[in-house]
Amino acid sequence: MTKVLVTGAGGQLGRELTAALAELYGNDQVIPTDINENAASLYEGFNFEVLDVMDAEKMAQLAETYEITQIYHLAAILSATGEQKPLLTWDLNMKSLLNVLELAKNKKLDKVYWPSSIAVFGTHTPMENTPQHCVMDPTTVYGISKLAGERWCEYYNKKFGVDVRSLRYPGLIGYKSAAGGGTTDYAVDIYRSALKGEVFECFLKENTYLPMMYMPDAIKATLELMQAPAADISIRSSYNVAALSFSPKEIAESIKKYHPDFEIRYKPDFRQDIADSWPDSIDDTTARLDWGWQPDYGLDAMTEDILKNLQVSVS
Ligand code: AKB
Repeated sequence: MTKVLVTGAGGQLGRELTAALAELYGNDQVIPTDINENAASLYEGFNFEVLDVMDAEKMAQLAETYEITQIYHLAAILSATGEQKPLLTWDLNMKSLLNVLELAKNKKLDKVYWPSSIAVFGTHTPMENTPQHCVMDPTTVYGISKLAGERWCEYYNKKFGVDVRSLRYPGLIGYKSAAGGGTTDYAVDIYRSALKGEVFECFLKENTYLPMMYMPDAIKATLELMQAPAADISIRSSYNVAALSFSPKEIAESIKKYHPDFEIRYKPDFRQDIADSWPDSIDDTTARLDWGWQPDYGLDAMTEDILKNLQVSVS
């Protein structure tokens, strides 16, 4: 029987992925964990546990207690926050992944999911339709940790048979919780400003294109990858997956179709350099061929769905 432990369950992706996993397997079969004990309030009816992912002993003990068969290891420090705390970011992102991979090897877990990111790419990477295999020279600590993590995932798969699977997520856009610490997060915050009637101050320039994905597509991609037969998974580092590519100007235009008075101003900061080092768009042919990846949402469909469903308190 599948029994899943999720790390970082209080985060933007963690909340939505945990809900999807609970839908699939049942609340009793999913153990949400987070370092922040306040995340417990999100998980009434679950066996929520406080877990610092650097604590290998506690992680192993939880795996034993709950007879865990799969781990979704989502806890990480993202790109923008990572540049403020480089050594902590490296320690946390790498040690926690190695804790999970060692546990999977020693306890013979069925599967592990670990997200990588478009942050693995860098200044010498082809920027348009970035291929699955190409030059990868990340400029952020977050990107360096994700690239190293990809190598470790492939290593544990090839050397020890750990069934670890991964996606290089683009910027993820959801409305159910606030994002935090990423370079692509302007595309989450912009909808909240629009609904509050505020002028949105964007930390990127108007023509900065980045690969993005609406959260329902990200959840769909993750579950489809995890449910695919192991024989179909040809990439054991991390798959390119694509859905959208747009600039701040284009997302603002999409919002204006529903809120014609919406205004955006541009005040680029240190995150502009990070964004400039990342691809504009991604080639995800291998994911499409291996396990049938296909996104559902375009930019306007996402905007319409978010503006319909996002609740903001206007103060
Ligand atoms: C970030 O901006 O750091 C993340 C990512 C692209 O991995 N959203």
